[in-house]
Amino acid sequence: MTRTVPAASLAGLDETDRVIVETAAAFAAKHLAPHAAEWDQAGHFPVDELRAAAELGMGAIYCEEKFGGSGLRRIDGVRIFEQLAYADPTTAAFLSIHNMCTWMVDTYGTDEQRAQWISRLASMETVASYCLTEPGVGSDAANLSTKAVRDGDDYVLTGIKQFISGAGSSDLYVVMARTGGPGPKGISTFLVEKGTPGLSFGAQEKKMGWHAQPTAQVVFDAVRVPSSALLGAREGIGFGIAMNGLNGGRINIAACSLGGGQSAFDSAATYVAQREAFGATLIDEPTIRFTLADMATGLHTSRLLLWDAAQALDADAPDKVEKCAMAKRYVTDTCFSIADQSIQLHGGYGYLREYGVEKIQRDLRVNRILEGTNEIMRVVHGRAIASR
Ligand code: FAD
Ligand code: 2MC
Repeated sequence: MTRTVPAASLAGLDETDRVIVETAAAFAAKHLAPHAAEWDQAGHFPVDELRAAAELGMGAIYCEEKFGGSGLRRIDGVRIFEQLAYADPTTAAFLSIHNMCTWMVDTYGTDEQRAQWISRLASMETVASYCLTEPGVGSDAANLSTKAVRDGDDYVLTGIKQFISGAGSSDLYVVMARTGGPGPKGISTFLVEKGTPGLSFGAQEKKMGWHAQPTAQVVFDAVRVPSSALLGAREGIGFGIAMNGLNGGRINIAACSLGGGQSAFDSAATYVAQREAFGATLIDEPTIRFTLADMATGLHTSRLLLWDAAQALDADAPDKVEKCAMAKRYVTDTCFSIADQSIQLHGGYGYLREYGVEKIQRDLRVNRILEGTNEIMRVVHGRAIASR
């Protein structure tokens, strides 16, 4: 099975860029699309397909080639995640979290840490999860309380991480924990392997969407790790590592919403062109055309904003943080509405699983909450405006 990528997703791309997008689209059409509904219903986490994606370089997309990354750009990343999410927003989103973790290790790790982990993360022999949120702190992340106490050559971690994507299944946990005083400067980042004594997982959460990936607590009960597990071999830089990881994570999650939104739009446009009512097809009704025009405008503005934010990140531009926040907020809200409009255009059939659009809406809902809620995105953007 293949899929023709819409012209808007290829606008202005040179041959190399097109090949990247079309490779991701072809992979998604063959490996994800035929199974996404079944995985959603069975709660199956498709690790084998993630590893197949990694064989094409999608496990470490924007990491340096030196230790096994693909050496691509953020702009390539968002284009890839859009194509994967067209087939399955949930699986694409997990891959985006894995890529965020991999980039954090590649960017902040010592050469020893990079040599130890990057090629395994790139192949997804090692699958990674990101552990920032706790039961008591989500948005106010700098206030986290999981502790890492130095004990000789080791650190001992104690605390609970909440809502962790991949928990229980992933092999490596990138954990933000407190090594110093209160606030962001007291936070460090650790790499904790599954199987370390004292590390355990809560029950799987029962969720509205994202059924094809696990979400659970990660529990640290005096988990002892060697000091070599401290990412970057320096205490106190963990909050910056976490936040810089999230800048890219936020645009990737937004790209997952864009892919889902594009799929919902295509489905609605096809449906109204066939469905007959009042002696004509629905697409002949002007208000329905208006709705489609607004949906298409939302997709186009989303893509432009997202590509612009990705380019700001690639260029390490001074306004990259606010651009990523702005894009995350706008794209995830807009594409969620597009999924809802698609359900509406399908009438009662939109509400049935068989048509696939209700799944898109369920899967896109959480993108407005995680990787920084859309209110926090406005906090970040608003602070940048106020500080000018
Ligand atoms: P709170 O921070 O308690 O916020 C509650 C409400 O108050 C929100 O609407 C929020 O926007 C609003 N609010 C808070 N502060 C302000 C403010 N200053 N101004 C205006 N409004 C405000 N976390 C991880 O670390 N790793 C993961 O892999 C991960 N995966 C997740 C997967 C799923 C399915 C879910 C649901 C969550 C996941 N999360 C993960 C956690 C997610 O990042 C948090 O849920 C999110 O950051 C919000 O935190 P909270 O739930 O504690 O909400
Ligand atoms: N990029 C780079 N640096 C950042 C940053 C960003 N996006 N956001 C904050 N920082 C820096 C900031 O510049 C400051 O550095 P310095 O001390 O050198 O000046 C430091 O971090 C502290 O920042 P603030 O003073 O702004 O800290 P505050 O506590 O007031 O606010 C806030 C921080 C709210 C922006 C941050 O806690 C946040 O983004 N919260 C949302 C948490 C979140 O996104 N969680 C997602 C969990 S992961 C997930 O959901 C998954 C599915 C994987």
